[in-house]
Amino acid sequence: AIAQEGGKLPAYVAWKDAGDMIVHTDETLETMRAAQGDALVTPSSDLYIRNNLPAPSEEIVADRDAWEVSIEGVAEPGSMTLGELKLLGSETVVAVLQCSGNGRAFFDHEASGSQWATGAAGNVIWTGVPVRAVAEALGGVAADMVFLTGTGGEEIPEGLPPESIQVERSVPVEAMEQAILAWDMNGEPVPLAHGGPLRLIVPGYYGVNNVKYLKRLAFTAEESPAAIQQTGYRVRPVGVSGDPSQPSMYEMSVKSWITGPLEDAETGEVRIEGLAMGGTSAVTGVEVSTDGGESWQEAQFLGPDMGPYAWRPFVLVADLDAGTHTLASRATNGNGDTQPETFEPNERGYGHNGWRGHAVDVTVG
Ligand code: MSS
Repeated sequence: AIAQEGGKLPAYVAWKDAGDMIVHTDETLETMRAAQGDALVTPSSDLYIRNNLPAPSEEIVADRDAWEVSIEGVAEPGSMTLGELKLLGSETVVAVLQCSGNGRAFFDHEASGSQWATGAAGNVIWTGVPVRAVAEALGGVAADMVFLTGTGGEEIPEGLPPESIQVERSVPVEAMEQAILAWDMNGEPVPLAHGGPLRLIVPGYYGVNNVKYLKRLAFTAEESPAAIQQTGYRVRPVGVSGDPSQPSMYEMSVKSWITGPLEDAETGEVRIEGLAMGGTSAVTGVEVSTDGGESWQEAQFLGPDMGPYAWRPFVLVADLDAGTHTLASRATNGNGDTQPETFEPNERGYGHNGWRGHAVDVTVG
């Protein structure tokens, strides 16, 4: 089903555009596929929400510059306030934020979790201090640190071992080259729901690694002991449980999808639009098929190239006869990776980028 009803927005995100959102639960809201359209940047009011734990209270954004983050695994570990971090300089990066489970609805094995179609993804402008600059200011990364670990600022209820529910993720330390600690999102202070006052952004990496309300940034020798790192977000065969030997949801892969038309169109020249992303390497091209993948035509990118981690809207005008047409798109990135036709099922339904699963049947006439 492509068209889905908008539901009632939970109070903490009452400022979202209800008409553009699918409310799966209070902690999981998806952007409607049609609303994604050919947007260069996803308006904050349309950006999806995925919380593993309920967000902290608004109090933490009352005095943003006073927010403290502890920095560990550097020569001179210590605590810095957001106000102090701002003095270390800033960079702006446009990066796709995408949940690991985006596309889960297109698997046939009924993977558990929110049935995201295409809308657990958005293209966002982030501004903040490069992680490199923070490490340099504190004397550099300590020896033998191979992970960059971020800890979320949610309160852990007393009595629970923190590692059982804490949102804490470790990514390979090389990702610090492009990572930033962001305080602005789309030109405004990061809304609490999206991780304000301060969020770790790891461009090119799946959403889960972009830790919200960041309270600790650590260069570590080991991966976080948190369940969300050790057993969660691991790609494994259907029926198998998660363990640390399996691949973690790190780098995103090349992907695209059509955002219109999704159901009907009139005979003649039809404007087919969609979005394409490269993952960790820029998207270089996208082809569109109007016959279920028998033939392909190169689509045109719209608007400026906003860097390797951004998505690019695309368009193809095709002459379509009356009847049902299966519209599909297939993108390629700078590494030469092209979206596969099908995507091997995995237990939790992560990382689907198969073009056939994302195809839409449109009735023309
Ligand atoms: N962070 C924190 N702190 N918490 C939580 O819960 N989640 C994850 C990220 N981070 C979290 C965090 C996820 S998982 C995701 S996607 C993201 O985030 C989302 O975002 P937004 O803003 O949209 O809501 Mo999947 O891979």
